[in-house]
Amino acid sequence: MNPTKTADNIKSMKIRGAQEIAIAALKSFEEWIPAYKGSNFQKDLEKNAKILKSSRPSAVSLPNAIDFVLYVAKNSGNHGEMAKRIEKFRKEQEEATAKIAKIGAKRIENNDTILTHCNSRTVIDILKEAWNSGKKINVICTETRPWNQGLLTAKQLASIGIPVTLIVDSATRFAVEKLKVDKTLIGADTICVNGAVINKIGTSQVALISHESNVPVMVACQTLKFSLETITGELITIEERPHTEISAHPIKGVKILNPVFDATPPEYIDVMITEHGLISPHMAYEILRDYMGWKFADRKI
Ligand code: RUB
Repeated sequence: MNPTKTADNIKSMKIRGAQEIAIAALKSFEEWIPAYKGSNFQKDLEKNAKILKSSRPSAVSLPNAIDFVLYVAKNSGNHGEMAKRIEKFRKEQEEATAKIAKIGAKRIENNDTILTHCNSRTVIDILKEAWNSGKKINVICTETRPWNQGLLTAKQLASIGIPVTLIVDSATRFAVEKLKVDKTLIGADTICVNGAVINKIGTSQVALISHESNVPVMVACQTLKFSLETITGELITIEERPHTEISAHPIKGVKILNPVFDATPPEYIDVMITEHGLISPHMAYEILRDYMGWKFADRKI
């Protein structure tokens, strides 16, 4: 699928979830670059990069992946080599999720009740890995208004036999206390240099309630989600989506606001599960320094 069509599918949420959108963007360039027949490759590449980057603003995995494409374009001999390097990078991203599943599953114990929010492929892969290794777990999914991604999570887990309970978002405190949640496991769209986590709206409430109840909060996140730009003070844009996602009809005299991500402070987070192992949220800078070398080299920070 070409970059423009991919951007449309990301914008309309046909392709969603931070890691999936980054992988879809990489794949689109993998196909588009070797097939390019135009006369101004650099201009068209940058145009596509811009369109894709703006398709969803809160998941830094997307611009990070696209910046890798631009970096490779600058540092490769020909289109075939570019496509190969992008494919290798994309496969590494897929392997990162598999590694996180293996590492994260070790943190899940037999008979654990796990609370999750939204629909994270990375979280689901950890839960599947734990389940397939014979651990009996129960999962509680928040509905995740307004888009109801929690229903997707519930269906995906139920389809492999994991016992799942679906709750409305506002029942989180009730569930943590009454259903005796052992651990909270969430995904991430962006990790800031101070360890703050940008994830689906409501994540910060889920994390606060868990933290207050001494329930460890674990964040499953690939290195691609760490934001280098936050080192130099950039803020992450919180995406706002159409009010029709909340109410199909306008309500006279009422303004409807639909921010779809929020920031969870690092103080609520016990551990981050990355493909390089478990880290404290306060180690975000080290992850950026040690694993985003190509970005540092290009930006000269
Ligand atoms: C999805 C969301 C997910 C993260 C992590 O939001 O917030 O928790 O993207 O997902 P949306 P993954 O539905 O608006 O894209 O682990 O799959 O990258």
